[in-house]
Amino acid sequence: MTPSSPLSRWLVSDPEISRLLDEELVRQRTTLQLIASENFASTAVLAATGSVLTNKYAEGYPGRRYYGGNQVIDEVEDLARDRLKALFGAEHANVQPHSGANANVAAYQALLEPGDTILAMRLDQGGHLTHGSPASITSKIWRFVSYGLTPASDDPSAPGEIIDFDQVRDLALAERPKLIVAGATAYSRIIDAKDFRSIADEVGAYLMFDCAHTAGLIAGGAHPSPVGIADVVTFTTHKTLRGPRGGAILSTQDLAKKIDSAIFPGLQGGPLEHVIAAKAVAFKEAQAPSFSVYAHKVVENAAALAVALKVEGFRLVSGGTDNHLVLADLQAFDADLTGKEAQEVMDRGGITANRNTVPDDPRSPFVTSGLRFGTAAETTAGMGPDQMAQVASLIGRVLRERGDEVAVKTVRDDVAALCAQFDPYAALDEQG
Ligand code: DSN
Repeated sequence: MTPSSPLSRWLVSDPEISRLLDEELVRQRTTLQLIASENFASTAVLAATGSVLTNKYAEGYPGRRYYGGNQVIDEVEDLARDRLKALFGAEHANVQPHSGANANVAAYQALLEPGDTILAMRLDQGGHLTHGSPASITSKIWRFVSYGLTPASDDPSAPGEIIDFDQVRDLALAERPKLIVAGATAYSRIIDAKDFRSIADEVGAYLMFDCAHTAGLIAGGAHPSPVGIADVVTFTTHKTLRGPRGGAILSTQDLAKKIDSAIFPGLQGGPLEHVIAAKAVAFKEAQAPSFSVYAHKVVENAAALAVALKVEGFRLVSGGTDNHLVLADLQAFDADLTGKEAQEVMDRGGITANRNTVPDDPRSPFVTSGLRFGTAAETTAGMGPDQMAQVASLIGRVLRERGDEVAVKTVRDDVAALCAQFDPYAALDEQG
């Protein structure tokens, strides 16, 4: 397949980058994209991201810029903010964070003083680096206390490995955090902000909800919204929300000035207005009824993938999923297979996913004993529950037959045949 990308056609002056863009497009079209934090942005989102807005400096906010010539830019950013507020029913929106990590750091900076205590989820049980990993700058500025999951159980009706709210409350009462953070990057169950709100209220803490992974599910009505319950909601725009790579913050009106100042000038300089335009496009797309259908299909597909992975012999953390992701423990499938090797084998078979620690993982975070799979991207491509069963079978096959290069190549061919029926960028061929 030799797709010609309209983006690369602009790059005649740089054949090396042009070739790489085309190669990446081929990779995305011919292999399975199962990384839970990825998606296929629309061609409209791609167009805005690649627009002339990249040329403009716009430090400040609409109506209060430090540079001239921002009349058009102000309209773009106002549209993005208004669409985002309408999408989530929020009082205030900041669309300038370059990433989810920046959104989180800015939220901490808005609400806290250095040294204040934050209660957040353990990285090795599903939390994010910015939830207090020793490797993150967040842990050098603020003091983190971490909660985790309930133990795993053999009882299929109550498999455990869900957020331990007794532990959250006990830690909150003992440590008196100024901020409690809800949200995760590798947790497959619904997180209801109300469960955290009551604990935050009991100890007088702010509540921040980091819904980077589930923002699209919330926007589409497939998951409960934290807006109106949490004081601040942070997220990325490129995962289930299917926009350009970037971040955003929602807050109550009384925190608006603190949040805005924390992003600029507190943490960032000039905003990426081309990305903000693309965020506005994505927020409009997410308001369409078809996006709600999409969000529900993502969840349905993850449930189908979970069932099929269990048939293949994987143990799933928490026994299954309520959202877009599944965390598979490899130890039951093959005790000798690490997450690192499994990820590499799947890459050879055309299946893109990432290794992930599982609770109480005996291996290091670089090696791991788990794999994380997500359904947001391939649902965008049009796959449904029947294809999820095929995907699980392909995963099982390639991992079982990993020592046989011919068998791995056969899986890769079967993956390409499946992907050919579900091409997210078929429309690119039709554009000039
Ligand atoms: N890197 C993201 C993820 O994969 O979940 C989190 O920042």
